[in-house]
Amino acid sequence: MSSNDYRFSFGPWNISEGADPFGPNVRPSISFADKLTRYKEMGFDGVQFHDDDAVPDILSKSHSQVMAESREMKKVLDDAGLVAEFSAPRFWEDNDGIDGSFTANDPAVRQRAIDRAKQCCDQAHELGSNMIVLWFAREGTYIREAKNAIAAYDQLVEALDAILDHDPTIEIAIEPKPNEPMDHNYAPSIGHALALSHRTKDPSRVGGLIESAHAILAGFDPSDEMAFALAENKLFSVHLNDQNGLKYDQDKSFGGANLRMAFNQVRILEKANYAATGRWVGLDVKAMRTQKAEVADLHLLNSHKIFMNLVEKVRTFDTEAEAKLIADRNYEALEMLVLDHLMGC
Ligand code: XUL
Ligand code: MN
Repeated sequence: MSSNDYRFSFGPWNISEGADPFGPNVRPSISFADKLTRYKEMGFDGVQFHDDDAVPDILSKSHSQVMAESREMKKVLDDAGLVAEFSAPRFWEDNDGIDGSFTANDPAVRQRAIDRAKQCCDQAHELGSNMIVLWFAREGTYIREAKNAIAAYDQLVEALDAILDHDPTIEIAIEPKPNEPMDHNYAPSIGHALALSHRTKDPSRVGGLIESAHAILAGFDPSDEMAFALAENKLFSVHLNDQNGLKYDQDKSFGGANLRMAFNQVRILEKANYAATGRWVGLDVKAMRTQKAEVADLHLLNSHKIFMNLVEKVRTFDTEAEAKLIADRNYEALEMLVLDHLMGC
């Protein structure tokens, strides 16, 4: 099996300086240009962008300036043999969206968020992509009384419709996450995301991006979340990583906490022939804070390697034995067949 079957991407934020909410950076910053050189070396062809990853200080720049700088970025990508997977408006770092963007109680904030998302579509095209990702970071509440949740769901649909109207081809991938930074988010699961999609004027262009850790935080199995989207032909991307239980969003290396859960994610992608769709296998992984600078990209290399090894495990699984055990409803034996296979026994 060659890695050519799957295309891999990650975001520049996945090579980080190691700051966490309790301590500052522990590694020197790496320039964007230096990060880009690492992509190909590590077997990645796709770059995930936030709008201000591609155009720093985006809020201080005019639309035409943002487009010009995005075109420049596309040239840099072309020279490096890389492709932009998507652009995502980074609302959550903007004070304007302190209480949500599309669901802010202030209508002027909601309008500015819609305008930024529209600009993000224009930017995605300049970067050579036809997709934006919406992680609804602050679209939710710390306390339920702060917003009218029924109105908030309508506001999310209004925003999606405005974006679809603005751009006749763009695809929107909603990235569900149940909490963090908010106590509760309005799109905690792929079920919520796709229900919102079905209320828009073009559901075929509003799909989902499943992040493994987010699904685990919601108490779900990431492979079933993926399956739900795949069954509707709406799995627009994935953010593979791992999560050790119900804690802060850990973004651990794929398979690092639960190898069997990772196996099942690869299994479902293989079952759907995801590689043939041309959609990306995106990673959203974070190096441990303890990692020294010179080995601070092992989390990316390891996640890529684990994914490829699990593809091999899925493709070499004894499906005849599996079928017999399923027919016999002997799931204890089926479980052991899986575990023996994963352990190489
Ligand atoms: C947040 C998260 C984001 C999105 C991109 O938890 O996963 O990095 O993936 O905006
Ligand atoms: Mn993510």
